[in-house]
Amino acid sequence: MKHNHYSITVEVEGGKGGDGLISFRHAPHQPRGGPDGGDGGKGGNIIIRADSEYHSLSHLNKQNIIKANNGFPGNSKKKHGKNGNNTIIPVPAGTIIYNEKERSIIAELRNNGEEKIVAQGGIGGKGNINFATSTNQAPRKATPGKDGEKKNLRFEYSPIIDAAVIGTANTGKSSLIAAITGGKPVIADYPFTTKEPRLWTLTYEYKRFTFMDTPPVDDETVDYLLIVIKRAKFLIVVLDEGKNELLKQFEYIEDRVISHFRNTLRKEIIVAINKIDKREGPINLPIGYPIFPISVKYNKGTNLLKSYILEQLCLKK
Ligand SMILES: Nc1nc2c(ncn2[C@@H]2O[C@H](COP(=O)(O)OP(=O)(O)OP(=O)(O)O)[C@@H](O)[C@H]2O)c(=O)[nH]1
Ligand SMILES: [Mg+2]
Repeated sequence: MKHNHYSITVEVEGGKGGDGLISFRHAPHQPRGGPDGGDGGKGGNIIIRADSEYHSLSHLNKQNIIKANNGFPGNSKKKHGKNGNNTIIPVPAGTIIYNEKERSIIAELRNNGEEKIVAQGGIGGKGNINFATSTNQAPRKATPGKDGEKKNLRFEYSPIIDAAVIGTANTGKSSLIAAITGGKPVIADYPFTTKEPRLWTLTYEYKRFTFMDTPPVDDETVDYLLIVIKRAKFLIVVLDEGKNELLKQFEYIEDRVISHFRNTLRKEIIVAINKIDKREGPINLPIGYPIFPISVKYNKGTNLLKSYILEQLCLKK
């Protein structure tokens, strides 16, 4: 099975409430004491929390069902049972949580530290102290704890970002990310140096901008890339002038990626033709998008591209 680490379905269940207790006071001088069975504790909740340690949902792949702890039964001497512990599911900020059955959005966690209860634990049952009446001083009645909420959730990592840098392998996407943001992604001369999408930020004119570096677009990655870049305002397509047929390179990205966003989730497209140091002569790429011939390696054209994208982004903030 091909795992998708960016869109995952998981069943979650709040803990069951503890049962109420039937019990009677036993004191040496009171052999037939009244009822003293306490209520059950509440079941634990399932809580989703945005956590900066996480960049994908791969940690949820192994679990089909996540359950919170049950509440404890009531105790004698009218004592409440302990509540079940909550279960916290960490996700990267930018995760949207859908109720799979109702096809609705339950929550979206945008910032690290944000939390949302997605399944409540069941309430505890009532102990027999609750059922004493004037006519029934020794009730042999208690109620069971309620089941926790059960939901089928889909988690989708789709952060709101300013721009995603996309392209086929080795075109210089990470190099461009480093040049624009000052970040230090791994850069090397082999395909799939970047294995997972990563966010890099930059502050410009007191505003914070988020750029996503991505693994190369290919048959394996394209489905999840469409999810993770879904909410990018700009796509910066990086082509490699060192390779042949720029138009073919572009058409591949257009067909696999850009065409999916044409109607609903429109994006601004910028095309960077990188590695112009590798080849002389004019560039021929008849497409209707802004084109920037650059060489990240020799710092040619990169500043112009950076100012252009930042100005465009400032207009949209
Ligand atoms: N000649 C030349 N080489 C470059 C240029 N920009 C990047 N490179 C080199 O191209 C190789 C790939 O660069 P990366 O930035 O890792 O490319 P990538 O597109 O992120 O690669 P993947 O993550 O594997 O898809 C590295 O060896 C870079 O040093 C450039 O302008 N000119
Ligand atoms: Mg890379």
